[in-house]
Amino acid sequence: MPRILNVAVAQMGPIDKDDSRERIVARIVELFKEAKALGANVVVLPELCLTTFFPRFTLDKAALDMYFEREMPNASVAPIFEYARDNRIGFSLGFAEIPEHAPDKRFNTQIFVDDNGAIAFRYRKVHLPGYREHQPDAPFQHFELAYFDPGDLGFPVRRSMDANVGMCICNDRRWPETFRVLGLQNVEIVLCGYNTAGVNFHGSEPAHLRMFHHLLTVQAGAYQNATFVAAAAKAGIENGVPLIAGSCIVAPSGEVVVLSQTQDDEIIFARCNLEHAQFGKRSVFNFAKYRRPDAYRMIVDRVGAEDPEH
Ligand code: CDT
Repeated sequence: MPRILNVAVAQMGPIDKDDSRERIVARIVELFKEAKALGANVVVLPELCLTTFFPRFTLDKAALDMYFEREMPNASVAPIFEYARDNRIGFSLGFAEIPEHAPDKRFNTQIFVDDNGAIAFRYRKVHLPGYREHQPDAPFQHFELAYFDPGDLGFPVRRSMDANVGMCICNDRRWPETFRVLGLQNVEIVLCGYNTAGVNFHGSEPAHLRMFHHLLTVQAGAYQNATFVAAAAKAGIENGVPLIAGSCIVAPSGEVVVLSQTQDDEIIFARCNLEHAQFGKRSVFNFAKYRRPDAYRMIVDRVGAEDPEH
Protein backbone atom coordinates (compact mmCIF):
# COMPACT_ATOMS: atom_id res chain seq x y z
CA MET A 1 0.00 0.00 0.00
CA PRO A 2 1.55 3.34 -0.97
CA ARG A 3 1.72 5.95 1.79
CA ILE A 4 1.78 9.28 0.00
CA LEU A 5 3.00 12.60 1.33
CA ASN A 6 2.73 15.41 -1.21
CA VAL A 7 5.76 17.53 -0.42
CA ALA A 8 6.39 21.11 -1.55
CA VAL A 9 9.65 22.92 -0.91
CA ALA A 10 9.24 26.70 -0.78
CA GLN A 11 12.53 28.20 -1.90
CA MET A 12 12.78 31.90 -1.10
CA GLY A 13 14.70 34.60 -2.86
CA PRO A 14 16.74 37.03 -0.78
CA ILE A 15 15.27 38.89 2.21
CA ASP A 16 16.70 42.37 2.58
CA LYS A 17 17.45 43.63 6.07
CA ASP A 18 14.96 46.44 5.53
CA ASP A 19 12.08 44.21 4.33
CA SER A 20 9.02 44.44 6.57
CA ARG A 21 7.71 41.35 8.36
CA GLU A 22 4.36 41.88 6.60
CA ARG A 23 6.03 41.66 3.19
CA ILE A 24 8.00 38.52 4.11
CA VAL A 25 4.93 36.78 5.53
CA ALA A 26 2.88 37.75 2.46
CA ARG A 27 5.53 36.14 0.22
CA ILE A 28 5.34 32.96 2.27
CA VAL A 29 1.53 32.84 2.08
CA GLU A 30 1.76 33.26 -1.72
CA LEU A 31 4.12 30.29 -1.85
CA PHE A 32 1.68 28.26 0.27
CA LYS A 33 -1.13 29.08 -2.19
CA GLU A 34 0.98 27.77 -5.06
CA ALA A 35 1.83 24.64 -3.06
CA LYS A 36 -1.85 24.12 -2.25
CA ALA A 37 -2.78 24.37 -5.95
CA LEU A 38 -0.36 21.51 -6.60
CA GLY A 39 -1.96 19.41 -3.85
CA ALA A 40 0.77 19.74 -1.21
CA ASN A 41 0.26 18.24 2.27
CA VAL A 42 3.52 19.68 3.58
CA VAL A 43 5.57 22.80 2.79
CA VAL A 44 9.24 23.17 3.76
CA LEU A 45 10.62 26.69 4.28
CA PRO A 46 14.28 27.81 4.54
CA GLU A 47 16.47 28.39 7.60
CA LEU A 48 15.80 31.81 9.22
CA CYS A 49 13.02 32.44 6.69
CA LEU A 50 11.37 35.31 8.58
CA THR A 51 14.47 37.53 8.49
CA THR A 52 17.56 38.22 6.49
CA PHE A 53 20.57 35.98 7.32
CA PHE A 54 21.61 38.40 10.07
CA PRO A 55 24.46 36.27 11.55
CA ARG A 56 26.81 38.24 9.28
CA PHE A 57 26.24 41.70 10.68
CA THR A 58 27.92 42.24 14.06
CA LEU A 59 29.29 40.57 17.16
CA ASP A 60 27.08 42.82 19.29
CA LYS A 61 24.49 40.30 20.48
CA ALA A 62 22.06 42.87 21.84
CA ALA A 63 21.89 44.66 18.50
CA LEU A 64 20.59 41.47 16.92
CA ASP A 65 17.76 40.70 19.32
CA MET A 66 15.30 42.42 16.98
CA TYR A 67 15.68 39.44 14.61
CA PHE A 68 14.56 36.87 17.22
CA GLU A 69 11.06 35.52 18.00
CA ARG A 70 10.19 35.37 21.70
CA GLU A 71 7.10 33.26 21.09
CA MET A 72 5.94 31.03 18.28
CA PRO A 73 3.40 31.40 16.82
CA ASN A 74 3.02 35.13 17.27
CA ALA A 75 0.84 37.80 15.69
CA SER A 76 3.29 38.56 12.89
CA VAL A 77 3.24 34.97 11.55
CA ALA A 78 -0.48 34.33 12.15
CA PRO A 79 -1.35 34.56 8.42
CA ILE A 80 0.98 31.61 7.71
CA PHE A 81 -0.43 29.46 10.51
CA GLU A 82 -4.03 30.35 9.61
CA TYR A 83 -3.65 29.66 5.89
CA ALA A 84 -1.92 26.34 6.57
CA ARG A 85 -4.46 25.20 9.15
CA ASP A 86 -7.47 26.23 7.04
CA ASN A 87 -6.05 24.30 4.09
CA ARG A 88 -4.77 21.33 6.13
CA ILE A 89 -1.15 21.85 5.18
CA GLY A 90 1.69 20.89 7.52
CA PHE A 91 4.87 22.92 7.31
CA SER A 92 8.35 23.45 8.67
CA LEU A 93 9.68 26.95 9.26
CA GLY A 94 13.09 28.18 10.42
CA PHE A 95 13.47 31.18 12.70
CA ALA A 96 15.73 32.69 15.36
CA GLU A 97 14.42 31.75 18.79
CA ILE A 98 14.71 33.24 22.26
CA PRO A 99 12.95 30.57 24.36
CA GLU A 100 10.18 31.90 26.57
CA HIS A 101 11.60 30.09 29.60
CA ALA A 102 15.31 30.75 28.92
CA PRO A 103 15.62 34.37 27.75
CA ASP A 104 19.42 34.28 27.94
CA LYS A 105 19.58 31.60 25.22
CA ARG A 106 19.63 32.11 21.44
CA PHE A 107 18.82 29.24 19.08
CA ASN A 108 18.65 28.74 15.32
CA THR A 109 15.39 26.78 15.30
CA GLN A 110 13.04 24.97 12.95
CA ILE A 111 9.53 23.84 13.86
CA PHE A 112 7.25 21.25 12.32
CA VAL A 113 3.60 22.27 12.37
CA ASP A 114 1.13 19.49 11.58
CA ASP A 115 -1.91 19.82 9.32
CA ASN A 116 -4.09 20.69 12.34
CA GLY A 117 -1.99 23.80 12.95
CA ALA A 118 -0.25 22.48 16.10
CA ILE A 119 3.53 22.64 16.57
CA ALA A 120 4.31 18.92 16.57
CA PHE A 121 7.97 19.39 17.56
CA ARG A 122 11.00 21.62 17.18
CA TYR A 123 14.65 21.21 16.33
CA ARG A 124 17.50 23.53 17.35
CA LYS A 125 20.58 23.64 15.10
CA VAL A 126 23.43 21.55 16.50
CA HIS A 127 26.30 22.24 14.07
CA LEU A 128 26.90 25.99 14.20
CA PRO A 129 29.38 27.13 11.53
CA GLY A 130 31.54 30.22 11.41
CA TYR A 131 33.63 32.11 13.92
CA ARG A 132 33.59 33.73 17.36
CA GLU A 133 35.81 36.60 16.23
CA HIS A 134 35.87 39.06 13.33
CA GLN A 135 37.76 37.63 10.32
CA PRO A 136 39.61 40.51 8.64
CA ASP A 137 40.50 38.52 5.51
CA ALA A 138 37.12 36.85 4.94
CA PRO A 139 34.91 38.05 2.04
CA PHE A 140 32.05 38.40 4.58
CA GLN A 141 31.50 37.51 8.22
CA HIS A 142 29.70 34.46 9.63
CA PHE A 143 29.19 34.72 13.39
CA GLU A 144 26.72 31.90 14.07
CA LEU A 145 29.18 30.25 16.44
CA ALA A 146 29.46 33.46 18.41
CA TYR A 147 25.88 34.11 19.34
CA PHE A 148 23.74 31.04 18.84
CA ASP A 149 23.81 28.35 21.48
CA PRO A 150 24.25 24.79 20.18
CA GLY A 151 20.89 23.02 19.93
CA ASP A 152 19.86 21.24 23.12
CA LEU A 153 17.24 18.87 21.73
CA GLY A 154 19.40 16.37 19.85
CA PHE A 155 17.91 15.24 16.51
CA PRO A 156 14.32 14.30 17.31
CA VAL A 157 12.09 12.27 14.97
CA ARG A 158 8.32 12.32 15.49
CA ARG A 159 5.43 10.44 13.98
CA SER A 160 3.22 13.12 12.49
CA MET A 161 0.88 13.13 9.48
CA ASP A 162 1.45 9.36 9.11
CA ALA A 163 5.20 9.91 8.55
CA ASN A 164 8.39 9.64 10.60
CA VAL A 165 9.56 13.25 10.32
CA GLY A 166 12.99 14.63 11.24
CA MET A 167 14.64 18.00 10.70
CA CYS A 168 18.08 19.50 10.35
CA ILE A 169 19.35 22.97 9.50
CA CYS A 170 21.87 23.94 6.84
CA ASN A 171 25.37 23.08 8.10
CA ASP A 172 23.95 19.99 9.86
CA ARG A 173 23.49 18.33 6.45
CA ARG A 174 27.27 18.24 5.90
CA TRP A 175 27.71 15.93 8.92
CA PRO A 176 26.92 12.21 8.47
CA GLU A 177 26.23 12.00 12.22
CA THR A 178 23.12 14.16 11.68
CA PHE A 179 21.54 11.80 9.20
CA ARG A 180 22.63 8.67 11.07
CA VAL A 181 21.03 9.77 14.33
CA LEU A 182 17.84 10.56 12.40
CA GLY A 183 18.16 7.25 10.53
CA LEU A 184 18.45 5.31 13.79
CA GLN A 185 14.94 6.61 14.60
CA ASN A 186 13.57 5.27 11.30
CA VAL A 187 13.19 8.71 9.81
CA GLU A 188 11.28 8.67 6.51
CA ILE A 189 11.59 12.32 5.56
CA VAL A 190 14.18 14.89 6.66
CA LEU A 191 13.17 18.55 6.28
CA CYS A 192 16.18 20.86 5.95
CA GLY A 193 16.23 24.63 5.57
CA TYR A 194 19.46 26.35 4.55
CA ASN A 195 21.25 29.63 3.73
CA THR A 196 24.46 28.59 1.97
CA ALA A 197 26.71 31.30 0.61
CA GLY A 198 28.01 30.88 -2.93
CA VAL A 199 31.53 31.60 -1.65
CA ASN A 200 33.33 29.60 1.03
CA PHE A 201 34.24 32.15 3.72
CA HIS A 202 36.98 29.77 5.01
CA GLY A 203 39.08 30.35 1.87
CA SER A 204 39.31 30.07 -1.88
CA GLU A 205 37.50 27.16 -3.53
CA PRO A 206 36.11 26.68 -7.07
CA ALA A 207 32.60 28.21 -7.12
CA HIS A 208 30.89 25.08 -8.50
CA LEU A 209 31.84 23.09 -5.37
CA ARG A 210 29.26 24.95 -3.28
CA MET A 211 26.37 23.35 -5.17
CA PHE A 212 28.22 20.05 -5.57
CA HIS A 213 28.80 19.69 -1.83
CA HIS A 214 25.21 20.65 -1.04
CA LEU A 215 23.79 17.98 -3.34
CA LEU A 216 26.47 15.44 -2.39
CA THR A 217 25.56 15.63 1.29
CA VAL A 218 21.77 15.55 0.97
CA GLN A 219 21.91 12.73 -1.58
CA ALA A 220 24.33 10.70 0.56
CA GLY A 221 22.29 11.33 3.70
CA ALA A 222 19.12 10.19 1.94
CA TYR A 223 20.61 7.03 0.45
CA GLN A 224 22.64 5.88 3.46
CA ASN A 225 19.64 6.23 5.76
CA ALA A 226 16.88 5.26 3.33
CA THR A 227 14.93 8.48 3.72
CA PHE A 228 13.48 11.27 1.64
CA VAL A 229 15.16 14.66 2.11
CA ALA A 230 13.37 17.92 1.29
CA ALA A 231 15.79 20.85 1.34
CA ALA A 232 14.73 24.50 1.08
CA ALA A 233 17.17 27.29 0.17
CA LYS A 234 17.13 30.98 0.74
CA ALA A 235 18.78 32.04 -2.54
CA GLY A 236 20.03 35.00 -4.55
CA ILE A 237 22.03 38.04 -3.51
CA GLU A 238 21.09 38.90 0.07
CA ASN A 239 22.56 42.11 1.50
CA GLY A 240 25.47 41.76 -0.94
CA VAL A 241 26.19 38.07 -0.21
CA PRO A 242 25.33 35.49 -2.91
CA LEU A 243 23.39 32.46 -1.64
CA ILE A 244 23.14 29.25 -3.67
CA ALA A 245 19.74 27.91 -4.67
CA GLY A 246 19.50 24.14 -5.35
CA SER A 247 16.36 23.44 -3.32
CA CYS A 248 15.56 19.81 -3.90
CA ILE A 249 13.59 16.74 -2.97
CA VAL A 250 15.76 13.61 -2.83
CA ALA A 251 14.41 10.05 -2.84
CA PRO A 252 15.67 7.26 -0.54
CA SER A 253 17.57 5.96 -3.58
CA GLY A 254 19.73 9.08 -3.31
CA GLU A 255 18.37 10.40 -6.61
CA VAL A 256 17.23 14.00 -6.94
CA VAL A 257 13.51 13.89 -7.79
CA VAL A 258 13.12 17.63 -8.35
CA LEU A 259 15.49 20.61 -8.24
CA SER A 260 14.67 24.32 -8.21
CA GLN A 261 15.33 26.27 -11.39
CA THR A 262 15.59 29.84 -10.14
CA GLN A 263 17.27 31.87 -7.41
CA ASP A 264 13.99 33.37 -6.27
CA ASP A 265 10.69 32.44 -4.61
CA GLU A 266 9.79 29.10 -6.18
CA ILE A 267 7.78 26.02 -5.30
CA ILE A 268 9.07 22.58 -6.19
CA PHE A 269 6.84 19.58 -5.60
CA ALA A 270 7.00 15.78 -5.42
CA ARG A 271 4.58 12.99 -4.58
CA CYS A 272 6.58 10.97 -2.03
CA ASN A 273 5.62 7.36 -1.29
CA LEU A 274 7.07 6.92 2.19
CA GLU A 275 6.96 3.14 1.78
CA HIS A 276 9.94 3.59 -0.55
CA ALA A 277 11.94 4.61 2.52
CA GLN A 278 11.05 1.33 4.17
CA PHE A 279 12.62 -0.69 1.32
CA GLY A 280 16.17 0.46 2.11
CA LYS A 281 15.59 0.09 5.85
CA ARG A 282 14.64 -3.57 5.29
CA SER A 283 17.46 -4.42 2.90
CA VAL A 284 20.93 -2.87 2.42
CA PHE A 285 20.50 -0.50 5.39
CA ASN A 286 18.89 -2.91 7.82
CA PHE A 287 20.72 -1.32 10.75
CA ALA A 288 19.80 -3.99 13.33
CA LYS A 289 21.25 -6.70 11.11
CA TYR A 290 24.34 -5.06 9.62
CA ARG A 291 25.61 -2.20 11.79
CA ARG A 292 28.67 -2.88 13.99
CA PRO A 293 28.60 -0.18 16.69
CA ASP A 294 31.51 -1.78 18.58
CA ALA A 295 33.70 -0.73 15.67
CA TYR A 296 32.36 2.82 15.75
CA ARG A 297 33.06 3.77 19.39
CA MET A 298 35.56 6.43 18.34
CA ILE A 299 32.73 8.44 16.81
CA VAL A 300 31.43 9.37 20.25
CA ASP A 301 34.65 9.00 22.27
CA ARG A 302 36.75 11.33 20.12
CA VAL A 303 35.80 14.80 18.85
CA GLY A 304 38.77 16.04 16.79
CA ALA A 305 40.88 13.87 14.51
CA GLU A 306 44.24 12.61 15.83
CA ASP A 307 47.17 11.21 13.88
CA PRO A 308 47.70 7.44 13.98
CA GLU A 309 50.46 5.99 16.15
CA HIS A 310 53.74 5.40 14.31
N1 CDT B 1 23.79 28.71 7.37
C1 CDT B 1 24.80 27.82 7.38
O1 CDT B 1 24.83 26.91 8.21
N2 CDT B 1 25.76 27.98 6.43
C2 CDT B 1 26.87 27.09 6.34
C3 CDT B 1 28.10 27.79 5.90
C4 CDT B 1 29.32 26.95 6.07
S1 CDT B 1 30.55 27.37 4.93
C5 CDT B 1 31.48 25.95 4.77
C6 CDT B 1 26.63 25.93 5.40
O2 CDT B 1 26.98 24.82 5.76
O3 CDT B 1 26.11 26.11 4.30
